[in-house]
Parts: sequence; structure tokens; C-alpha cells
Amino acid sequence: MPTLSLAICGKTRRMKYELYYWPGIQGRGEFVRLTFEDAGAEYVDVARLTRKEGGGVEKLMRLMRGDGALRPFAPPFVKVGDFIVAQTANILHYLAPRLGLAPKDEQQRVYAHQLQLTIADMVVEAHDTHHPIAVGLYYEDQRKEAKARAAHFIEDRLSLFLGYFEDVLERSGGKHFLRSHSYVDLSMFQLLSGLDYAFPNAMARARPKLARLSALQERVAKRPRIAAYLASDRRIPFNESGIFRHYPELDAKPRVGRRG
Ligand SMILES: N[C@@H](CCC(=O)N[C@@H](CS)C(=O)NCC(=O)O)C(=O)O
Repeated sequence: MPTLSLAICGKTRRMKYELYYWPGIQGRGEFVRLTFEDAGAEYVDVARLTRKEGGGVEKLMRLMRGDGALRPFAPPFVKVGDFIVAQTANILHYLAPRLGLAPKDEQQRVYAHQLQLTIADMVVEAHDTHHPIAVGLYYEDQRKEAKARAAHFIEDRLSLFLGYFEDVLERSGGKHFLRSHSYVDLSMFQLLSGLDYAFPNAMARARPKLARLSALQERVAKRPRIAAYLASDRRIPFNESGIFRHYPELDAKPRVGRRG
């Protein structure tokens, strides 16, 4: 199992990775969990542990509200020894080379980060379909606006983003986004799985043009460690508290008036 080794006073200490994310949802934490799981890394999902086990949400809040110089704004964040790294794409940019899930080549590594940031852009837009007005309001308080926002998302943005990913996947040989398997493939699996859950009808309409992405999604699901993870209780089911939420009214085939 890969863990980070730090040389301290000539001795090598194995560092455990600590993941800090809200318990009860996959959310953005799932992109990090999949990377740890695929690498077989030793990690602790701190907020999912009880206080007695040395975890809990309080521990997450303490780091977020603490006076440490590396205080993150929001989860997910990862702690390795005294070092804290936040922002999902940044976390993966940091972790993946250490876990054997990123290329050595600098240009490829920057490209991986670019793809991950584009995935993050789409995640934000998927989130905003159910929270178009304010994250601090309930979905029920912004239903009308959510319907309008979701209509534009599933008519325009979904095929624009996924069409782009299908295209660059084809240009890189059709199997992986980079020269070989990487964290970007894992993140794409998660993005597609989330969209399948939230928008099954829209995704069914989009699928005929997504042959390579669909094959990649299936391949990732069958990777032995990922398959074991998906079947375990470590994988939290999708639900209506997370980023990808299924509200049937947001997945209805819309009639969108297009301007500009
Ligand atoms: N850009 C950040 C976004 C982090 C984020 O929005 N985290 C959510 C949970 S998925 C959160 O708890 N946000 C609290 C807030 O925005 O106040 C990332 O990609 O990690």
C-alpha cells in the first residue's frame, strides 16, 4: 500500500493520509476517495469516524476554523503530517504523482490538471442546477429557478462538456485521457456516474455520442480495487444532500428558448 514516506533525522516515517470531508455524502470528497482507493493507499476518512475513534465533524471544523497558516476554506482537504492541502483539483495534483496515478512528464501532468479543472467546472454547473440562487437556501426555496437552470444545463451544457471530453479522449487514443490510466480517468468515472444518477433521461439521450466515455466508465468500474470499493460500505450511495441530486422535475426533457 503506498503511503508517503518522510525522511526525518535519517529515519523514514510512513505518513498516513487523512481525508477531511463531510460524512454522509460523496460530494467532492469522492474524487479524492477514488484516487486513494484505486492506489490502495492507507487513508483515514476522518469525519466519518466517531469521536471515540479519533474523528468526527468537529475535527474537520477545528482545522477549518483554526489559526493554522494552511487553514482551508472548505472541504475536501487532505492532511499529511502537518501539511494540509485543499481544493479538489489541487489535492489530486498533489496526491496523484505520489500514488502512481499521474504521469511523470510535466506537460502531461499540467494537461491532467487542466482536465481535472474542467471536470470541476462541470461539477459546479451540475451543482448549480439544484442551487441556482444560493447555497444557503434549501432546494425547495429555489425550485422554480432550479427548473430553468437545469433545462439549460441538460439542453446545452451537458452535451458541450461531455462532447469535449469525448473528443479529447478520442484524440488521446480512446482508452485513457493521458498515455496510461490516471486520476483523470477516475474523476471522469465519478462525473459520469453522478450525472447518470442526477439526470438519467438526459444522459440516456446523450449516450449514443459518448461511446468512448461510456467504455472508460465501465472499465474504471471493473478495476479490482474500484469494484471492491463500490461494493463496500465505504462507498456512500448518491443522495439528495450531495452534489449530484436526482429531482425528476429537473431531468424532464425541456423546451429551452435559445438566445445567443
Ligand atoms: N473549489 C472547491 C470547492 C469546495 C466546496 O465547495 N466544498 C463544499 C462541499 S463539496 C463546501 O463544503 N463548501 C462550503 C462553502 O462553500 O461554504 C473544491 O473543488 O474543492
